[in-house]
Amino acid sequence: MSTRRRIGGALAATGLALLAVTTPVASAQTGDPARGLYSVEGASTPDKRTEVARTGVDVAGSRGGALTIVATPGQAAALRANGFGLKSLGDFDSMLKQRSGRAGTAAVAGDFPPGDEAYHTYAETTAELQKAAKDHSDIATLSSVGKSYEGRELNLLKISDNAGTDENEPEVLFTCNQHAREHLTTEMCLRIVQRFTSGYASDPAIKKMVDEHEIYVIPNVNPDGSEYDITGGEYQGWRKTRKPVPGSSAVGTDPNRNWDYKWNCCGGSSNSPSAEDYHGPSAFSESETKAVAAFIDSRVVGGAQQIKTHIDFHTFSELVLWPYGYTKAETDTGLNEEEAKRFADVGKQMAGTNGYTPEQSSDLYVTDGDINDWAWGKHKILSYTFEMYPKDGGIDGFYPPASVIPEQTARNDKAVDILINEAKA
Ligand code: 0X9
Ligand code: CA
Ligand code: CA
Ligand code: ZN
Repeated sequence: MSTRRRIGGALAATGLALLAVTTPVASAQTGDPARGLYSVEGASTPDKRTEVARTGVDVAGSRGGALTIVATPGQAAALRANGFGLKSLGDFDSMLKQRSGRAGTAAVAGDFPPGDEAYHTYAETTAELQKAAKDHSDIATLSSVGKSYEGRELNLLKISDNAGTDENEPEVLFTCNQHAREHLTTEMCLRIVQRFTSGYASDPAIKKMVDEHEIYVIPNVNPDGSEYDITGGEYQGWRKTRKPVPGSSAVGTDPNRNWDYKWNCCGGSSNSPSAEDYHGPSAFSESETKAVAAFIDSRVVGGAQQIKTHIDFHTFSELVLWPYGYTKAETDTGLNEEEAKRFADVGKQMAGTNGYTPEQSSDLYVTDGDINDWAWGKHKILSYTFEMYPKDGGIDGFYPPASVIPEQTARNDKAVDILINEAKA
């Protein structure tokens, strides 16, 4: 029934996920009832949306007052009993299957479904980064911040003049693909890599940004998840990491609820290991969040955090979001009025270039343990979440056709430039 259960295919296709053979990955979804896709009416306030998220359903997208969710029949019944109007949009797993390609066309093992091959697999992304570092060795160096649970390198590309030297220049960070199925974000990070390496010799504005900053790009924060999501050339609708939850049959923690700032503080994540927004058994229980955090910690030089600004790319809903996520208050410990105003000002400025909607992240729904709260709360990094294209949709919102990649990544060029130049402020 569930496409998520084709574990044999997953391993054969990725070839890399050998660790998973010995772990109880298959049992997590066993016995899951058929999941439906619903639009929820009556979720027009942050409180209401947070209430919906708290039931453990998978919130796929949000547009104005309408949420799109993936829910089991039990979850759907519970929401209806609590007064939410639910409109069925269809069966989740059959929609995934349909989205995975033309009937009868076999996918290439390990690749994206037929028609979507232009998306970069983890191996293809790594090859792109290696090529960028090789072709532009003066301004780009490839390293890794650590390994994923299944042992993949968490690639880090640094772009700057004299890239091999830690110079005294404002540093900027871009992270992508915390959430497995948000593949368009990996393409966004690759777009940034391409622009600032290939564009260096010919574009004076690019050259200036590269010369005057140290730009860090991590295209795959959750490579185990994104590889799992294209298992057997069929989309799995997967969001979380791939580490089995200790003492549970469930697999995966939501990396964006796993950061160690107000972790699990405020009802903005789930205690249930099977939930899509499970916060994990402890803060930084996941190798991936822990490794990225250790890298950011390591950029404190002489007592000063060198990374000044950051975007974490997600899909979808076309939003620019800023901290705090754990509270609806605009100011709180470590975030005063002036700082909140700066977040909003720069956020609105960026949104003015890409047409996204700018708002504090808790205006969407409350989350605790997300990357932005940690980056600001601990390091005072001006840290944003971008929710990319499309504006709305169901599960298909995570899987736009590869034909949109050029336009929907280039759409953020100006916002990326603003973020980089803001690092000097
Ligand atoms: O829920 C998330 O982690 C992000 N949305 S997604 O659909 N890509 O999963 C949003 C995180 C931003 N923080 C808050 N909304 N509080
Ligand atoms: Ca430099
Ligand atoms: Ca430096
Ligand atoms: Zn996401």
